[in-house]
Amino acid sequence: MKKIADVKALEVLDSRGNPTVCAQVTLNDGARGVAIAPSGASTGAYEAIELRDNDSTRFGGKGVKKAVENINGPIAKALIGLETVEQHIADSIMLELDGTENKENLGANSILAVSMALSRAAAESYKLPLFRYLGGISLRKMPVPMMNILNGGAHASNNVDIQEFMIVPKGAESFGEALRIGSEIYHCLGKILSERGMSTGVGDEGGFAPNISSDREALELICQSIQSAGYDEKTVSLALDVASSEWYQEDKYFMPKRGKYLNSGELIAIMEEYINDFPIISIEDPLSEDDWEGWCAITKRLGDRVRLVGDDLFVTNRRRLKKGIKLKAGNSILIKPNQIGTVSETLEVIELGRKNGYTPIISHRSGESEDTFIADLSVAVGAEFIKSGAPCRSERTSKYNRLIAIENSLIF
Ligand code: 2PG
Ligand code: MG
Repeated sequence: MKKIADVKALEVLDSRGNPTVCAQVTLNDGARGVAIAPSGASTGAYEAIELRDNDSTRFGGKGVKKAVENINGPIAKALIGLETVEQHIADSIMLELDGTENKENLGANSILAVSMALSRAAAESYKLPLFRYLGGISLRKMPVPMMNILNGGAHASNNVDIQEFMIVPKGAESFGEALRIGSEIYHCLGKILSERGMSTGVGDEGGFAPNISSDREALELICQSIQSAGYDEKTVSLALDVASSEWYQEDKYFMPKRGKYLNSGELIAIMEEYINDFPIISIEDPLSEDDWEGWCAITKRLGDRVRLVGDDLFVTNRRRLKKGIKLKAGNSILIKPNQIGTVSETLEVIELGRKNGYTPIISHRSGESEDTFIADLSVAVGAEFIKSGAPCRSERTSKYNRLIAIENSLIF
C-alpha cells in the first residue's frame, strides 16, 4: 500500500529574487517529489491567497516562513500516514484543514507546493513520467508555445502599457520546430532593436522591454522581426495579454504609462483595429476582472474571430468560469495552478472549460523557478497552448526544454 511518509518545506528564491515555497513529499517506498510555487505580479483580485510574512525585517516583508511552517506543521501532520496517494483525497484534506474559500489560512503557495510535490512523488512511485501519470494513456498532443518576446505593463519598467506581446508559431511541425522559430524571431527582434538604438534589456518574462511610442509600434516591430527571420503569418501568429485589470478604476481604464483614460467600448474598438491589422489569434484580459458587461460585449463582437482568454477574469476558479459560461464571457481560460491552489482543482476547471468549449491555455507566472510542472500539465491535458515567456532565461526555457524532452520521449 502506498503511504505518505514525510512532508517538508523550505523557503527558496524565485526568478525575481523573492522568497517562495519549496515542498517535498516522500512516500513509504522512497519515491520523492519536490515542487516550487510560482508567484504573480499582475495578480487577479479573486486569486487564492499567497501567504507572505509581512515582516519588514526579512526580504522586505516578502518572506514565506509562515507558509513553510504551515507545511512543516499542520499540513505534514494531516498528510503523514495517509494510506493513499490519490490527489483529490490529499488535496481535500488540505482544503478542509485550511477551511476558507481563498486558502488564506494555510496559503495557496504552501498548499500548491505540497499538491504538486505529491503528484511528482506518486508519478515516481508508479514509475511514470509526470505527464503520463497526470494524463493517462490517451495523451493527445504537444502544445504550441505562446512566447512573450516584448514585455510591458507590470512586468517591465518601460513606457508600454500592454503587458505581453507574444509570438505563436502555430504552423510549426513539432514543438521543437516551434521553439526554434520562436528563438530565431526573438533574436531578430533583438537585432532590430539594437540597430535602432533601443534597449535590449529584458523584462520579468525574458522578453525585450524597450521604450517605444505605441502598442502599434510594438506590433509592427514584432511583425518585422517575423519577416526578417524568414517566416510569414501562415506559420507565426501573434497573441496579446493586455492585463487590463491593472488599469481598471471605477468603470474606466487608466493606462498608467501613457496617462490615458479609456472606456470599455473604446478599448474593444482598439482591440478590433489590432485584429484587423495584425495576425492576432488570441487576446488575454482585454477587459478587467470586474467588467463582465465589457467581456460579454467583446465576446459578442470578436469571439468568432479570436480567442478571448480569461486570466484575472476566471483565476482558474470553477465558480468564476461557471459565471463566464452562463454569461458567454470569453471563450478561453488561462490556467495557473497557483491561482486556485491545488492540482485537483486545476484539473477540474480545465475539464469544465473543455466541456463548454473554453480552450485551456496553461501558463507560468511572472515570478517563476526551475520547476517544470506546467510543461507536464500541458501535455497531460492536451492543451492547445502553453505560455511560458520568452525563449530566454532558464526559468522560462526550463518549461520549453522539458517539452522538447517529452516530445522526444526522453525522460529527465
Ligand atoms: C499573466 C501572468 C503571466 P503574472 O498575467 O498572465 O504572464 O503574469 O504572473 O504577473 O500575473
Ligand atoms: Mg495574464
